[in-house]
Amino acid sequence: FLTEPKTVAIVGCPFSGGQPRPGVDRGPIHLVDAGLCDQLKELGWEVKFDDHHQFEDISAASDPPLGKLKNPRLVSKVTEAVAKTVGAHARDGQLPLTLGGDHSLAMGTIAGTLSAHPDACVIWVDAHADINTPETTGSGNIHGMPLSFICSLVDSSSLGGTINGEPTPFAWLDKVHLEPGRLAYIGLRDVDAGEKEILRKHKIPAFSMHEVDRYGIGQIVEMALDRINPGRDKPVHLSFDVDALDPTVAPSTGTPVRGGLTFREGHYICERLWETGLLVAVDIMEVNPSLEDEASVEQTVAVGCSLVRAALGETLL
Ligand code: 4U7
Ligand code: MN
Ligand code: MN
Ligand code: MN
Repeated sequence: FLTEPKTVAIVGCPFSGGQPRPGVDRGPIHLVDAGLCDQLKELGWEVKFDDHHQFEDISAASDPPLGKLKNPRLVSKVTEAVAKTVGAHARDGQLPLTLGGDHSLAMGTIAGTLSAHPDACVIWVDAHADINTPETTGSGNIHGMPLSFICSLVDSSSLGGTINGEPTPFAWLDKVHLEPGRLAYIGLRDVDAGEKEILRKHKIPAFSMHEVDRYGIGQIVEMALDRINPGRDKPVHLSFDVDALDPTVAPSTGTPVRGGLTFREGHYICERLWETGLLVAVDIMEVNPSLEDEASVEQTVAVGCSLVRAALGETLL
C-alpha cells in the first residue's frame, strides 16, 4: 500500500484538549527531540517532518460543554485538521506516524486513514476501550470516546450546540465510518460498564490482559487479525496508547493502570504488524512528560521511540 522510496510522515500533535491533565501536549516534542527522525532514517526510511502541528486555539469561554462533552468544539476542530493531514499523507502513499497528544486525536488519524484506505482495519492497543458515547461517559473526557464517533455510534445532530452559526461539533465525522467488526483491541483492563455493553452489542473483538495471559501475545495478535483481517489482505492502522504497557514500563502517562503489557509484549505487537506488510498508519499516544520523575519521563519517551522503530521494521537480528 506504500510507495517507494518508503516514506514516513511524522504528524506531531501537541494537543491535550481531550482530557484534563496538562503536559500530554508536550509528548510529541519529547519523542522528536529524543532523535526519532534519525532513528527512522537509520532504518532506511525517508522521513518527512517539518514541524509539529500548530492548532488553532478556542478559548474555554467560547467552548462550553455539550452535555457531558468537554472542549467539544476544540477537539472537533483539531481532529478535523489531523484527519486532513493524515489523509493527505496516506493518499500520497506515505505512512503517517502521528505522535500524541491525547487519544481523542485518533478520531482524526483513523478518519484520515479511511479516506485513503476505505477498507482499513484498526488494531487498538490500550488499557481502555475509548468507546464511551456522550451518553455513557462518566468523565466527559473525549479521549475516552474517539471510537464511538469513528464507529458511528454517535450522530452529531444529537449533540446540538451550534454557536455563532459554526457547524455542529463533530458533524464532519458523520460520514466517516469504521465497521465495528474491523476494530480489534489488545491489552484492555479498565473498561467502563457502558463500554462493555457496547463491545458485546457490536461483537467487537477484544483481547484483554486476561486473554494475553491465557494464550500468549503471539497467538493473541493472530487471533485479532483472524477476526478483522482473515485474508491478511486489508490495510492495518495501529493506534497504540502507551498506557497499554504496564506502568513500570511506561510510567509517564495520564491514566496508568497496573497489570499491563510487558516491554516485549508491546514490541511484539508492533513487530508482527510490520511483518504482515499491511501496516499503513501508526499512532503513538498519551505520552505525558510532565508526569512522574525525570527518569520515568526519559524511560517512557525511549519506549515510545522503540515501539515506533519496531512498527517500522526494526528487527532484533
Ligand atoms: B485513554 C475512562 F472512565 N474510560 O472515559 C473515561 F476510566 O485514551 C478513561 O485510553 C479513558 O487514556 C482513558 O474517562 C482514555 C475512565
Ligand atoms: Mn488508555
Ligand atoms: Mn460516523
Ligand atoms: Mn487511549
